[in-house]
Amino acid sequence: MSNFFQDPPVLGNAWTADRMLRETIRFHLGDDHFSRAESLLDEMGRVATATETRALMLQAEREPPEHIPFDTWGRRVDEIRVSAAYKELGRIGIEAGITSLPYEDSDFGPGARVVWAGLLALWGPSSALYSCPVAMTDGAARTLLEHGELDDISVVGRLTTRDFSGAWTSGQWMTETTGGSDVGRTQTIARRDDDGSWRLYGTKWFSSSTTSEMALTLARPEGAAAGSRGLALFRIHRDLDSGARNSIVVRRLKEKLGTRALPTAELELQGSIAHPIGDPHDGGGLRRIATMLNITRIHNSLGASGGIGRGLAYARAYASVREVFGKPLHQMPAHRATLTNLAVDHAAAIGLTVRCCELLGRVEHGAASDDDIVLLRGLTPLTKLATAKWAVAVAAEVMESIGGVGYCEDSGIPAYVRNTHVLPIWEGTTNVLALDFLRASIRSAALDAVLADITKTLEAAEAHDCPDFLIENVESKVGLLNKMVETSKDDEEVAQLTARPLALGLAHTYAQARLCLQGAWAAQRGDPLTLTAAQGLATRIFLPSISLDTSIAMD
Ligand code: MFK
Repeated sequence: MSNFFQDPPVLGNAWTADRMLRETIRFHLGDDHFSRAESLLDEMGRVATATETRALMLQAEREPPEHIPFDTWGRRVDEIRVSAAYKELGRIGIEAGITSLPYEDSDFGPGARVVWAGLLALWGPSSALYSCPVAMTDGAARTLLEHGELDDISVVGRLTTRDFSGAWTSGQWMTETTGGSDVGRTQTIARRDDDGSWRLYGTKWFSSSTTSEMALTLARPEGAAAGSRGLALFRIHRDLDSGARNSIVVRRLKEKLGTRALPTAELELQGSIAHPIGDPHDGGGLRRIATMLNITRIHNSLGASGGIGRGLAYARAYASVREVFGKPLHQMPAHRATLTNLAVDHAAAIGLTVRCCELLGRVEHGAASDDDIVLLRGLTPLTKLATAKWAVAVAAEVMESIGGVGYCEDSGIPAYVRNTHVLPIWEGTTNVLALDFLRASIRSAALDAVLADITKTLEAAEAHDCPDFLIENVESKVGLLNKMVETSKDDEEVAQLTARPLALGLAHTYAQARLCLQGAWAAQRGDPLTLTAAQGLATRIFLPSISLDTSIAMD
């Protein structure tokens, strides 16, 4: 009879264990700011994988939100109760600055978004999807600052405080039964009362973080045009100034594949009081909420990149303690190749996402050039769509690499796999984002900006002595992408048919160029890690002629 018991995999401090994240943050921040940020990130890394945090995550998964439609005496209350563990995970993030850091007057200046990216990549995978309200809260704060008036801006302090007891979160109620993608079909009507206040009437079909104190939402003022050009943006509060509840009925909570600790509901707005943001009659509602969408899409990318990092850490931890066929699992060549591919995905995802955050920080601090602004407009959908797809593939591979135990609920891996599947859906599907990139390329030359930045990045990599074969590999991919663009240039249907491979190819190639630069920079300082990842990416797509170097499988 066997009495063998497998030693469990042990996750160390998520920051110190993730060399690629550390190197990427260091590269984008510079040594001085990096040394100042390290203690924050180290502390978050410790908390993210602490035993108590893991217990909270498992508890939050076990205790899904509950909808209480009526009170004891039959009054409609529509209370939604969430797990105390879910709230505690939110407290950890908010007190660490997850919603505030980019809005504070910190020494990091535009680099605050890079430090914040590191924090979120560490906290997000431990948050039981509290990262969802955090994303929308950040998006709402930025939207109110950009498009709001004094009344709107007055709530931003609540959205960006570290004081959890007074902090608000925001929802984003955009999706209706007519579509999550085709938002122009929004049916909710905005009607103006005689006293000048606005009331909304309609059904919001997929509204997450329904316990949030406020939300941004779209509605069509009575008499406005059909389609997206007739929409207005509104701020809507759960409670009115009088303390009474706004007239928002919760029809039911959604029973989702994953994200189970996070409340997502169908809501009926039955004359709910709302405040327009900007002129409700100028048809600019969708353009205004796009500010929020672009921020939440970057959060989605951080959720994907952080999730890839955590999955990789788990697979590595298991490979360290598991023995097979007389060897530690991490010494088996086939498994080393698998871990290497995961490590390469991780490097690409983190590199792309932190680059977006760096650009976002510059835009928010008024330190961006016109080229940076267009580049960020193009990179945001590319990064979101690519990292989400990579994250889903990685999650499946991580589960497989752990075998049968990874398929069992109490390992926590099934929840990780389920939660990852929301990433390509939430905030725009792969195709919607590929088409968004296409439109941004026509309207604001986003494609040209991405291609120009690849060229600039390769020149900088060359100046840091990046090996020629890596530069040439990126250039050959750019050549193929250019051919694809050329073929579809005058044909809208072909452009749409090829939008997804073009977007995925561009994201891959841009990430590879960035890894060439970061890798060459690090190699000159004696660290070959990132350059090895760049080489790993070079073996993917189009030209699989360079052999795989597995030295980064476990590091
Ligand atoms: C985390 C857990 C979550 C729980 C589960 C969630 C499950 C899923 C729930 C969901 O339903 S998520 C779905 C969220 N929905 C979206 O992300 C919307 C997806 N659709 C799009 O993004 C479409 O591309 C869009 C609705 C914007 C297309 O509509 P239109 O009518 O073709 O708009 P158009 O003409 O492209 O843009 C209108 C204006 O907005 C233009 O500005 P102008 O008025 O000045 O010309 C655009 O330039 C501007 N715009 C659009 N997208 C923009 C943008 N501006 C900047 N950035 C963008 N991304």
